[in-house]
Formats: sequence, structure tokens, C-alpha cells
Amino acid sequence: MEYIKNRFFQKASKCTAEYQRLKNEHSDKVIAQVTIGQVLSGMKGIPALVTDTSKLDPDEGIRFRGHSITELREKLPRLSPDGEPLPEGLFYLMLIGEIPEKDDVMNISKDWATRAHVPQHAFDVIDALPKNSKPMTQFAAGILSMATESVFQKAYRTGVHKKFYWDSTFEDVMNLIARIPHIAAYIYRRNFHNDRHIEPNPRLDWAGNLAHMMGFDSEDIRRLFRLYMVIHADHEGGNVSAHAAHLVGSALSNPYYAYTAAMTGLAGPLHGYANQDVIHWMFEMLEFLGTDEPTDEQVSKYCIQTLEEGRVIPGYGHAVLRKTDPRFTAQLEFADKYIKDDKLVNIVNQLYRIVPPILSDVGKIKNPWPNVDAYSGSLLYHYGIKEYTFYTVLFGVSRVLGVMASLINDRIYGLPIERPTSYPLKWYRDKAEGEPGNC
Ligand code: NMX
Ligand code: MLT
Repeated sequence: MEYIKNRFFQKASKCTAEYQRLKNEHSDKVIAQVTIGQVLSGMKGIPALVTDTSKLDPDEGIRFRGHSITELREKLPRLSPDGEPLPEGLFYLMLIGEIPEKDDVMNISKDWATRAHVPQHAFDVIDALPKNSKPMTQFAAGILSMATESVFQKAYRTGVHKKFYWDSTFEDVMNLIARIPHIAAYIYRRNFHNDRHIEPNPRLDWAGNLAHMMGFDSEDIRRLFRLYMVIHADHEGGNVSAHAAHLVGSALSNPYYAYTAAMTGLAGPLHGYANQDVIHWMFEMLEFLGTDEPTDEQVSKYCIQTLEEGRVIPGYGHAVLRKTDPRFTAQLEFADKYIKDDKLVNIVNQLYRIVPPILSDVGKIKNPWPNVDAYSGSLLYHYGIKEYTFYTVLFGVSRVLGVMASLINDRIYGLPIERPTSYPLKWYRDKAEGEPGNC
């Protein structure tokens, strides 16, 4: 496994040199203007972060090191010809920037299996929380509790030279990725299967093992989990979870701290919680309408009612995307291929016809199209994972791949502490109108 670390080091060292050169030679170069509108609407479109793992195009969607989801599904190694690519391969791609060989992927899988032992106290911390605490609360607590294991933190305390920070961060990241499926599955079995836990199977791949520990061993679910883990893994650096991890990591907090921050961000309803909210909202709708096969007119009226109540339609809209999310499309294709006539999936497809024109008519909504969360819940539900309050945890398992690959990069580049500037509202008003403001 050491060879993958070495390969990363060889590749990333060139980029580290490039980072230093840019900083030394071009720090004064102006690359963008910032408008008041951008500041007042969540810093949208301001280039302010360095993230190599993936880039989001508003019209085309996400590309991982230049590869679209369609390309990944063709090019990344898989276990069987008709299966989905292994997330291990995507991790390699995000980390090193090249499509891996199957051997590389299998080696990562084995390496993670050897690192997968979760310290008992992490389970004890989860068990100390009441069972009615949200799965994401338990998940974040479990991850945070494993900070006791941080190799980076120990290295830092012993005074390791800053040029080696990446090395112990790499070890932490590999350990965290290896352990996170067990933490997730433990919460699932604790909350929904009366604490009847299932041990990991080291012969399985990372996503297959997660399904196994949750109690699902069919090839259908493994296929779905591999797809799920690939499409949720990264969405450039500015989304709330990635940005939170980068920000906290920039203080040289250990990777467990940084990823806990990501997960508390992912738990928000405008971000990853939307994947459970979609199912919740659909069930609310079906209950309200008194049918599980609503007409287009009924669905349409319910959507308008939701908007009139000042609520969002979950699974629709995006801060960057301006077209249907290719992660939505990948799931739609998966459903077309493997799922025949499922009521919930049918409603997701029905919503895809009905919601965009309604959101467009509102006027202010920049993107009326569905995002990744509009589909994912219905697929999980179809395969028997019906406890939708758990769904965001699965998003969180996947997101570790991209966000933590980026943290290793942050450390090898030697990115500094992140510290943008803030001003009172009055300052912006003075800038805009040239007159003293009131507040
Ligand atoms: N339903 C109703 N209103 C919406 C929606 C929606 N799906 N999407 C945007 N709006 C509203 C938004 O709340 C805002 O209203 P106001 O001016 O009153 O504050 C207005 O439209 C303009 O928002 P945008 O600039 O289009 O979107 P923004 O970048 O602020 O927000 C989201 C992006 C994704 C937070 C927003 O589209 C949303 O709340 N969607 C529903 C929740 C969701 O699906 N989140 C998951 C995102 C993906 N993920 O996994 O993280
Ligand atoms: C994500 O996957 O992080 C979401 O689509 C949100 C985003 O990109 O802002």
C-alpha cells in the first residue's frame, strides 16, 4: 500500500511546487471582481478555494479530475462487467488524478479492510446518546470520538516538521475512511434493529461491506451502494460539508475534527438532510392526498401549497447547478434498468415532470431542476432501507472520500489558515450608496 502513498507524493509534489510558484510570482494578479450581490447571497461564484479533486460546472454538473459521472461508470474498475465502479477507484482518481488499474483498487480495498477496526470507545460514545438522538448526531459524535486515534495530532505534538504534515494526515484519512462504514452501520443496527450488530467482512469491498454490516447482502444492494458512494463522494470545494472540513482543517485541527464539522454541515436541511426530507415530504403529500398514486393535478396543487406555506420543495434547486443534476440522471438510469414499477420511484419521476415548471414560474428560483437528493431516497426505500432518517448518514459515508482526499492535498500544498474578512452591513451600504447607513 505504501506504493499508493508514494505515487501520491510524486504527483502532489509537482503541484506543491506549482502552488508555491504561483504564490511567489502571481500573488498580485487580479482574477475576479466581487459584487455586493455575491457577498449578500452566500459568496456564490467567488473563486476563493483551491480544490483539485472535482469541479462543478453549472450546466454539465460534476467532473472528478475532469471525468463526468458517465465516464466514471465506464472507466473505473468494477468487480463484475455489469456492476457499478468501486468507490475505492474514485478515491484513487481524486487523490492521484489518474484512472487506477483494477489491482490498485483491490489494494486500496484490502488496505482499508486492515484499518477498519473501530475503537470500542467510539461505540460507547454512540451508545451513551439516547436512541432518539438523530442518526447524524450519533454519526458526528462517533467520528469525533475517534480523534483519540489521530496520527496527525500525535505527530504535531511531537514537533514534526510542517513539510511532513501530509504524511500523518494521509494515515488518519485512510483510517477514517476505513472505519466510517462500521460507525454508520452500527448506528443503523442500533436504532432500527435492536442493537443486533453485524461484524465487518474483510473480504468484501468498502461499499459492499457497509451494506453487509447494515444487514443487506444481496448483489442488488451492493450495486446500488457502489453507485451511491461514487456519486455522492465530492462536489468541488465550496459546498457546505467540503468547505467546513477545509476551514476547520486549515487551523490544523486533526482530520476527525475536520470531518465532524463537515458532517454537522451535511446534517442541515438545505444540504444533505434534503435526501431524507424528500421522502418525508413525499409521504406527507401522499397522506394529505389520501392516495399512493396521485394524479398530476393533485401533485401540482400540493407543490404549490408547499411553496405558499413558505417551505422549499426538497430535492429541487441548487446553489451552482443550472440543469438537472447528472447524479439525479445516473440514479434515474439505474432505476430504469433495475427497478420495475415501484410506486415511490414512479412518483419521483412524476415530480420530475411537474416540479420544474412550477418552480420556474416562481421567478426567483435560479435552478428549477432536481438535485441528487430527489432520487436517492426512493432507491434506498425500494431495496428495503426504509428508515429514511438514516439516509443522510449514507451521504456522509460517501462524502468522506472527496473531502478527506482534499484535506491531504491541503496539507501537502501547505495551505494556510483560512481567514476571509467581514464587515458590518453598514460598510456594504456605504460602498454601494456612498452614504452612511442606519445599521
Ligand atoms: N423550493 C422552494 N424555494 C426554493 C427552492 C426550492 N426547491 N430552491 C430555491 N428556492 C428559493 C430560495 O429559498 C430563495 O428564496 P428567498 O429569496 O426567499 O430566500 C430563492 O429561491 C433563490 O434561491 P436560489 O438562489 O435559487 O438558491 P440558493 O443558492 O439560495 O439555494 C438550495 C440552493 C439548494 C439551498 C435551494 O435550492 C433549496 O433550498 N433547495 C431545496 C433543498 C435541497 O434540495 N437541498 C439539497 C441541495 C443538494 N445537496 O445535497 O446538498
Ligand atoms: C453537494 O453535493 O454538496 C450538494 O449538491 C451541494 C452543493 O454542491 O453545494
